Amino acid sequence: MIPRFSYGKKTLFLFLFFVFVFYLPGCDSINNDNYMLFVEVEGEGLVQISPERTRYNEGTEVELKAVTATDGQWYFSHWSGDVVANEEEISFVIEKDVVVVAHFKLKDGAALEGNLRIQHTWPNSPNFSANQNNSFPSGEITGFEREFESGELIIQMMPFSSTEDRANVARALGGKIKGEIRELEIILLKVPGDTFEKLAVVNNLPEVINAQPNYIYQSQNSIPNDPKFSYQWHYPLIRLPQAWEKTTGSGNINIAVLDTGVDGKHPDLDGVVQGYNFIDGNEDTMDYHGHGTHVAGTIMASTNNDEGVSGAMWQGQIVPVKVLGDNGGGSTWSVAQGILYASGLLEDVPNPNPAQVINMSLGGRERDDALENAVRKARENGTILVAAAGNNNEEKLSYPAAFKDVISVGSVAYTSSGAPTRAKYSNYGNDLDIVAPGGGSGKGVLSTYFSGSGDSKTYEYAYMVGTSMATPHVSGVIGLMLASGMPEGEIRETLHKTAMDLGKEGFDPEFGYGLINANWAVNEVDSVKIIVGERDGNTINARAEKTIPLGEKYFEFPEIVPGEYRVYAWIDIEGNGIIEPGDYIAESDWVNFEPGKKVSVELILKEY
Ligand SMILES: [Ca+2]
Ligand SMILES: [Ca+2]
Ligand SMILES: [Ca+2]
Ligand SMILES: [Ca+2]
Repeated sequence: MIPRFSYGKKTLFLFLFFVFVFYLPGCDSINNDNYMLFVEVEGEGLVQISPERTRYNEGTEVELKAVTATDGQWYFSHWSGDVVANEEEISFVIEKDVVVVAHFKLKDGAALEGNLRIQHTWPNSPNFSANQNNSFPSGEITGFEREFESGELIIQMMPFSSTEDRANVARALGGKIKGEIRELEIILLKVPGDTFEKLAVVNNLPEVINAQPNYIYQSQNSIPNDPKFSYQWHYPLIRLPQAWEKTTGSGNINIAVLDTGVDGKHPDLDGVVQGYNFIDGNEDTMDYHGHGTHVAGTIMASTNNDEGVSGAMWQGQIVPVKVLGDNGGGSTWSVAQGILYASGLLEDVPNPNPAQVINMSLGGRERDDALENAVRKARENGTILVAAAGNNNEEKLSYPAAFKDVISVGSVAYTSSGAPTRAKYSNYGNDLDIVAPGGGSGKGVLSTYFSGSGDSKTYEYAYMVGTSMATPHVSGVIGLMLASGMPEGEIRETLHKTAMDLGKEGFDPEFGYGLINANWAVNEVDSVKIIVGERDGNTINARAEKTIPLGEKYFEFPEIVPGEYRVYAWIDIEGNGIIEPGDYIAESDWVNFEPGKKVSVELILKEY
């Protein structure tokens, strides 16, 4: 048989391509004694494998031969892995799965080291900035950028236009033809200057029927049509609109709201299902206070319904569990039962809608064994518990937030520029998990509310401030993470890893792991690509490439083929290999990599 070659610029695995299963009459079907061979190439070179199979029977002798590339820059160094050797040709007998790495080295290579930093854009994101100016809702969503490709026009030519006609149009606009779709008789023109000014000019040209910008299309429904969405500064701050491109929730996610009840009659709260009232011992979970209704709206107000506000989740169910009375207060007795009920663990009060997530925008200042035991049982049952850090501005979290099984949420305030700050009231400490927008400095979180009571109740929307308002952002994002298929056991660590660092570098008691990043959390962003190469439009041609974990700040490449390249760091959110809005990217100046020399670069990743 002709041996196949494996060739790698960086790393290449040979996986099985086909699995042949032979059923021979009278023969005992499948042979279990077969193993796989993985050959990895480091540097540039070829490995010749003989015989090359997808699987090898035990006892098969395999020969590997390292062949250097013809350009003469690389030489073969050694084998590592399950076979350690220096000869170019090796052979061995397969007795198990085998991993072998062929190391090729550069004769006269350059080296690279670098440092990496992530710089978020505050207060929001370049892609989704909400209107910050009005103190109370009315008006339109503003501030969206890049709705069309700047400097590009699509021209509808007259029928049967000639090459010369098209060239005339390009010349008249000082532009260049980038492409053509003959079936539609349109051309794509790259033009300098203001795109809209050019548009006015081009429509007067005799060769042209009409012209339009090259509009940008993105996945739909990420911007809800709720009229008050533009005042919910707290959503773009935590990158919720970008997260909604991945998921807006799922009907089978239940979030229990342990609070003053929830008014499911609010016109902007659809997803409220049967819960329980542990204050009065009945099924009436109506809210007469307002707090629980506000919290529920942040988690899951009806969204994209042309009414009121948006919620962090658009689909799902709110399970109202009334553990706080109409004055806003409750007790160990009511909250402990509420936790067990929400998790589906209370025998006396069966829960038709057990929740995956329990939101507790409540807290007390004393440690409480009964409450801690309820928390532990719910957590052991796989329920995720989220609670407010408390509003006392002290270095001590309230309970239940302070319990280790509960994800604690502190609050950041709105700032018109620069990074958000810890809200003055927000408790902090070494057991703080994360922060979310709770408002402060005159700017609160906007959600569903009411005034009055009984028949004279008026449904409205209100700004409220506190760690109570921060907490439902986290519960809602957790709901999105679950809806996107993340196992509950990975939620907390993913929240920590993907949070946007604030204050002192890394974890700190004021901000915990940082501000929740809904987009990175639902997309499970965990790594940064480092690429040496050259950008080509929306992709990068790599000469050398590696991946480092998110949070790692140092990288190095011991071997770079000498030449001129740029160095890139790239968080490719959806992992689709395309640089696009929402991705984070850093690009160095041109770097001259000289033989035998090491280059240092500093990269600052910014949202594209
Ligand atoms: Ca709405
Ligand atoms: Ca805790
Ligand atoms: Ca920090
Ligand atoms: Ca991308």
